[in-house]
Amino acid sequence: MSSVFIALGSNIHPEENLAAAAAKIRALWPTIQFSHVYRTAPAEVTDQPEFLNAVAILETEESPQEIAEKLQAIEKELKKDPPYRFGPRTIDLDLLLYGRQTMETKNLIIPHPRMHERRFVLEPLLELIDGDERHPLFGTPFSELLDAVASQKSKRIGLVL
Ligand code: PH2
Ligand code: MG
Ligand code: MG
Repeated sequence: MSSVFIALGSNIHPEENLAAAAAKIRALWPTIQFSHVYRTAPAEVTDQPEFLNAVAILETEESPQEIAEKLQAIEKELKKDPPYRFGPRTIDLDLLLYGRQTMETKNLIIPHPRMHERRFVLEPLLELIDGDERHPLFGTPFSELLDAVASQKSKRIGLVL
């Protein structure tokens, strides 16, 4: 069994889309656990609405590819269609971590290549793991990575997934 972490994000009708995605994910993996939800400043392209973000953990024997395909199917059902790279989207489901493994194929890079620089990933992730746990590629504790991005805006909200 591997502990797998998934990031959820949305900035188009984000309450509805995050809840819909969480329901579909829970139907596939009933024991999955979700972090709190955070309202976060848009990264990369800053001239777009704020996002809602969360992270989830599941235990599975499924391969990274199988999991990624299921996440892509849910993105399709929820009509993910960003007009440009990093642009507004109904839903984004990213495979962040697969145990402590690292891998890089044409379609899938684990750990997610930008997770270490994003408060909207690290803050909810740290609700679900030990702060001493280290990034599998860099060896840096996730708690230190979060400290380094504390200036990014993020606020926990009441929505429960
Ligand atoms: N996703 C992006 C680009 N920028 N910013 C925030 N705050 N949250 C996101 O999920 C996000 C983003 C493209 O994947
Ligand atoms: Mg993403
Ligand atoms: Mg994505």
